[in-house]
Amino acid sequence: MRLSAAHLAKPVLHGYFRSSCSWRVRIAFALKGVEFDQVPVNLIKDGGQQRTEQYRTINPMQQVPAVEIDGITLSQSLAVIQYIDETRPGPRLLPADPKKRAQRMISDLIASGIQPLPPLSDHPQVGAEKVQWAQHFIDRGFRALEPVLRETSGMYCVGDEISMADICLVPQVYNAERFSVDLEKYPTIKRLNQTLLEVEAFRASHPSHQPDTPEELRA
Ligand SMILES: N[C@@H](CCC(=O)N[C@@H](CS)C(=O)NCC(=O)O)C(=O)O
Repeated sequence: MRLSAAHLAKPVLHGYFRSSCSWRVRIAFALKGVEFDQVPVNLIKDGGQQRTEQYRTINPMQQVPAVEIDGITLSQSLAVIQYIDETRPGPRLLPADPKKRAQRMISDLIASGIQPLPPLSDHPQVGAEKVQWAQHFIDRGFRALEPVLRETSGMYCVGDEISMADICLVPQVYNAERFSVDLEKYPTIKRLNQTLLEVEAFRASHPSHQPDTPEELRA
């Protein structure tokens, strides 16, 4: 295959240090050893830089992440991760075995069942109840996830290989901690999160040391 300039360029991630969906993509790049550039989109500043007309041309949903890669622009973190997995060498992020691969269910539970709701709580219309709102939906999801992970996990979410489920879990636990969800109720989730935070790809991509991480939140 002849590679065009677009294929040779580094991918560009439009993201925000604290966005869980952006962190998912950073983990996937790190696991695959892919270098990428980051363009920060501050979700708070200026009323939300994702809401500009210019950013709309990159992601019509006006959310992060969006990734320019191989001459195409993708949004939706799980689609991005799948594309990275299918086009880059390195460890598989979606297992080959169909039953393990079907545990993509865990990623969907997090990305579609839990994650969409707490970010809504950032909208001004939601007002003072936003912490309770976020805690409610994270707790509801974690109550479902805990018994699932008890069945599927080994060292990681699905057996002993890191997969897309792990990529979704860790940023979701980070969000849960931000909203003071009591993780003691979820010992499997807590154990997996602690194990994964020791893995270099998860550490390197952590929100506490991204180019756009504010000084006071740096670690
Ligand atoms: N399903 C999308 C969700 C993207 C999403 O909710 N992004 C959040 C940050 S994690 C966002 O941009 N929020 C700002 C907004 O909606 O205005 C994905 O997986 O990429």
